[in-house]
Amino acid sequence: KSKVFIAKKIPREVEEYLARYCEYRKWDSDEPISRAQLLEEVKDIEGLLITGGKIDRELLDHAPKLKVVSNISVGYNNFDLEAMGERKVLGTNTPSVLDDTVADLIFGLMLAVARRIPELDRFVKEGRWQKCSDEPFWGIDVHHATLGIIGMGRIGEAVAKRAKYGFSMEVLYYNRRRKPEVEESLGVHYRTLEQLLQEADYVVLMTPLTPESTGLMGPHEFSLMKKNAIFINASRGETVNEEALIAALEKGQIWGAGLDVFSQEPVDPGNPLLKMPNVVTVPHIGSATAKTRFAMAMLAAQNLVKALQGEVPPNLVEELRV
Ligand code: 8YV
Repeated sequence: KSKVFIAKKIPREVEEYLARYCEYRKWDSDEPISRAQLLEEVKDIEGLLITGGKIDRELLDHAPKLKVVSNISVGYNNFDLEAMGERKVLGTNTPSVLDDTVADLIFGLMLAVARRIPELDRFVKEGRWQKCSDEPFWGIDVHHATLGIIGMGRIGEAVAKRAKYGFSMEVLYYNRRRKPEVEESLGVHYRTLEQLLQEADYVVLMTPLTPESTGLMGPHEFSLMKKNAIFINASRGETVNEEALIAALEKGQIWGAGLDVFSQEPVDPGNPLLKMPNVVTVPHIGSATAKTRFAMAMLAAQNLVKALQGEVPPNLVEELRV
């Protein structure tokens, strides 16, 4: 049996599945594993199951037998793809199973910011009911507004469906590659990034983190947005120039923001975004429902097992396909 290290807590059933095929050790704490500990654990393993730890040259140097790294996440910006490619280490992710769950959270954030749900929730609980239905606390409609999706992947499509069918929204998108098939099936419209930012009432950023998408939203981009627009980020913190987002909110260049991700995670308690009533935050939990996290862990385990059996794992990331 191949030796595997499980670097994150996973459901018992998933462990039982893995036990049938591999010999494994696991990280059993709720605290994330330290880098030093991880480097120690990978010395003799062929398979690694992980969420988000950097898989770079240093780690690969510590893991001469490593054949596959299976990420329990759809994003794989933690992979140094060049280094993994050179050393013929496979990398897999968990697409599809989380699309609807993340899209639900994105709508939750849109609604929460637009209808000021957390702010007004606090008012009710503090006994300030009387004041909070007056004009200064009115929100913005989601239904029939224009949504701009940056990054029309599977999650982007799930967001577009909710917007079209559930909220009668007009949906615009910007993507590296134009997608006529999605335009046809969902009735969404392609725009350049600048056009999208100028037209959208809601801007949802849902692009993978790559060198091209790093800092995609900067001062210029925020300056193009409407004053009444709401910005949502559920991708990675690094896709946004956070200083520029803070400045745009402080200057009233945009109306509010809903954030699942930050430039630094856990977010620094002193981050000005945390003091703004028009910013709704959650701690990187886009995919965090019991059902979806289970499905992600199981899919990651299946990818790992397939790779260790010498087969092409179903979710080998495209950059590492030969
Ligand atoms: C991960 C995510 O589980 O799938 C992704 O890309 O961001 C999440 O679903 C996350 O990395 C866990 O912290």
